[in-house]
Amino acid sequence: MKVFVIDLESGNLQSLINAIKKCGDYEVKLIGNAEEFAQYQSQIQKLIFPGVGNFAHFVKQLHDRNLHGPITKFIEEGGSLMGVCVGLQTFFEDSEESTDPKYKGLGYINLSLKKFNSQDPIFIEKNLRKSVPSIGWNSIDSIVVDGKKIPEDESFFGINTRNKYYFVHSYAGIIRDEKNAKLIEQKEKEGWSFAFTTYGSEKFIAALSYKNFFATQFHPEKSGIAGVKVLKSFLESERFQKVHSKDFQSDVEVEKSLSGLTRRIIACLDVRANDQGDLVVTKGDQYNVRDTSSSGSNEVRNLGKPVELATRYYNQGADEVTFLNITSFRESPLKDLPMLEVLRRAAENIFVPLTVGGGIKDMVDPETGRTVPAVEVAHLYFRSGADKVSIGSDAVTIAENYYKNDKRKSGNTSIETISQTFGNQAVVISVDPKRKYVASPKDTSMETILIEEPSKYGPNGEKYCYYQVTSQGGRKTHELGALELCLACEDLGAGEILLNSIDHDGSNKGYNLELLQQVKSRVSIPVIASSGAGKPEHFKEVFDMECGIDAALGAGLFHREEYKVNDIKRYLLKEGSMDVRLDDEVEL
Ligand code: 1PR
Repeated sequence: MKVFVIDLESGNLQSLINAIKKCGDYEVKLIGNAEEFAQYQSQIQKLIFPGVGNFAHFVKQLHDRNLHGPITKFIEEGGSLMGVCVGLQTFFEDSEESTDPKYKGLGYINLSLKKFNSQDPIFIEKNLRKSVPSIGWNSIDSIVVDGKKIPEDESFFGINTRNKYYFVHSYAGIIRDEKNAKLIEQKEKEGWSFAFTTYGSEKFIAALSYKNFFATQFHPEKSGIAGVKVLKSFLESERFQKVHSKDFQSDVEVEKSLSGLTRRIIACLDVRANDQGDLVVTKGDQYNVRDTSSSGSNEVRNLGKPVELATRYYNQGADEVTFLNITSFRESPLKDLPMLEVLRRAAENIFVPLTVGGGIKDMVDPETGRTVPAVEVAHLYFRSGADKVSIGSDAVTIAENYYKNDKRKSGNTSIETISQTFGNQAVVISVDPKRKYVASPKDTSMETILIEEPSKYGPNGEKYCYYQVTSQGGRKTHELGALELCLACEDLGAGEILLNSIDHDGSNKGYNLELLQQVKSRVSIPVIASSGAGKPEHFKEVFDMECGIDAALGAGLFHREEYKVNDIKRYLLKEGSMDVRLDDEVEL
């Protein structure tokens, strides 16, 4: 059977295509404009309408390609359509994200999409801020069909209240007041079905369905096998199913995080070509990836093949996989086809988010001499299966210019252009800082940290420090603090921070809590803790921090096969009563 997918070039369609293929023997056809729609119209039995990123950009694309009319007509004639993420959002009236009245939604639900409130009262009470965008795995609180909640052991289009699904968005159909609640009740009476969930204290629509159309705010193609099941149920028109997966968390009391998201564990692969020219996963100590031990060969450590390792970690329960091309500053990633190939192959069997970093910036194509904007470079990666790009060295240059220009935005940096086109959730900033001691806060214009324990003072008894950022894999040091870099990038539109620490990298001594605390308590975007994880206790320690770290990344401990990803999750669940995603028993 053929499955038709609307292609508005808004992000990673490759993963959706792969997930559809995982469901069965399907052929996928992309529809990019009204002419193609007309050409295939008579054949369309199942139409998928996916979207990521900015609402206005998405709706504009819909209008520019004259697809607005044919899609509405298809729905009205009873066609079977599934919306995903911004695809769901277009069913609403409009969005706070777009102030331009030209770019409105299809208007089936008379509700405006609102931005999540980072000043959520339950966070403010604890002196915290809720991360926006919401990035991570959430469960479904309730599913209402025909005006009634369906039982826990039943699923609706494959969605149930036991599994977790991957959400990534800043805006949602939030039910903020009585008026919104009444409107939804009215819709339920008219025959609409809804799945609801909450982010912090904000209840929102996680999925909806009416007659022949169905849509999810979460990404089924990125929600592991639980998500692929949702796609399969749509493709097979199976509205109800019994849930067979064993709820093996049921005997453990779980404390949900304030946001409601699970503790997210990311496996990271530092990738580079070794001396023989093969692309390998490597791992350094404080960023030195050559084996310089007394018995060492001085060669780049080779820990395995990128796709194999990524697939292994996905099967072990990784909630996300990150690939960092650690030497791409030396060459153009336009020539870096093996990395694109790594992503393409990884995305075939990995149904959780993939991030790629290394060399994302404006660059000159060595073959044509043309300047290729960073947004095009990012697009190449998205089309190969990446969900987010991570920007390291270029972020440092951008932040330096931002401060030089009195925090004015130029509008044309990689951070701004990629986030405007693909949404800020698609832009991760990778920070590579090193501790720098100072005797007094007056000795620097950066914000300093007072070191509490005398045993941790600097070599000359310095009681203060800040974290100085580096670029080019730690080779170049800049007069800029990690906090200052993160604040600048957040203001410019970055959606997440991957906070490494060169002092802790590869040390197995635990995360750099001091640095994480400093940054996380000052930004509103999610922060991923990275560098130093050596055992499950370190993950618990970082998630126990009051500032509310959003995700924790590990590399060496997984590569050395000391722990599997799910070992960490089971530890967090058992020893910390922390909510984690453990769906290795879900079957398609
Ligand atoms: O600057 O945009 O080209 O991006 C280059 C990217 O490559 C940056 O994200 C930078 O962090 C990364 N990178 C560059 N050189 C190295 C290196 O190791 N020589 N890797 C490197 C950084 C840090 C983490 C690591 C954690 C966890 N790797 O990703 O995986 O520290 O390790 P652990 O759990 O074993 O302690 P650009």
